[in-house]
Amino acid sequence: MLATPDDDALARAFAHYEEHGYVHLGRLVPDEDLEVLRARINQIMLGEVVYPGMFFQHDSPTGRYEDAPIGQGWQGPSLAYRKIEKLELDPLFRKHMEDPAFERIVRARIAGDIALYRAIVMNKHASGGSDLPWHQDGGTFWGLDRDPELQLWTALDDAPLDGGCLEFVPGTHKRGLATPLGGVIPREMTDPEESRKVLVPARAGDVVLIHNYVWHRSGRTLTGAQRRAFSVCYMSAATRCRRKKRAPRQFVRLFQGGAAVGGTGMGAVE
Ligand SMILES: O=C(O)CCC(=O)C(=O)O
Repeated sequence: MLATPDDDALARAFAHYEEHGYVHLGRLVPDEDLEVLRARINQIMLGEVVYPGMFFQHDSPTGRYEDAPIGQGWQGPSLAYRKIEKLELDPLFRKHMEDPAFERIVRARIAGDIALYRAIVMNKHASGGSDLPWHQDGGTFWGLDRDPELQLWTALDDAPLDGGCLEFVPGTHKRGLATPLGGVIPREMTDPEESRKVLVPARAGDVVLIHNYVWHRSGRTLTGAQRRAFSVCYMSAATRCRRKKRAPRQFVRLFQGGAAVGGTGMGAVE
């Protein structure tokens, strides 16, 4: 069970998120939950727990994002996958993303029924992993009739300054999409903004709320330890998939069990 934010903490957090495009919510996840999720994602990568339809992308041999293999899926037991998607298939990750604390945060921003766009683990393996370039999470690449705005990122391991922490260019969410396609932002746009970037180190169990449009990235880890993070993108259940070539995606509904009540215990807003 996560620590649940009270009304004041939530209001302060959302003021920061609106201004800067992200907010560090502090430590919400207890150690016992982290241990369970860390063990489970390693079991999934190693093929000890298998869900048909789960998406895997192995990391690149070079540490360059551009060199990561595309379309190859699970390539055998390895702790060097960079991205695992569809974690809603796993009951432990599903429980985490539907925790009452998350429900409270999500319902404060999204009216009506809630759906899941994606639930992913981003993994940087102990030998470093790869750089994730400046990007936005939306645009035609996402294929929706409206872009989601709310992602809850949970550090499953420490993500210190030299260990693959999140980096942001504050306020960039207010500019909309850098390109209609979305995704990776062209270097000629990001280079002049490098001096404005803010590094947001996290301890295991910390949660960061991310606006899909804020420019964000993360580097390789230099600590020698694996850095795993679980990122969930929530959206209104009214959102529709616009793709035409295949049947439109149907999105999993979340929080069908009822609205969360208030509580206490949210950490400092950073
Ligand atoms: O975990 C990371 O390194 C990046 C996460 C991210 O880009 C996201 O959650 O949108």
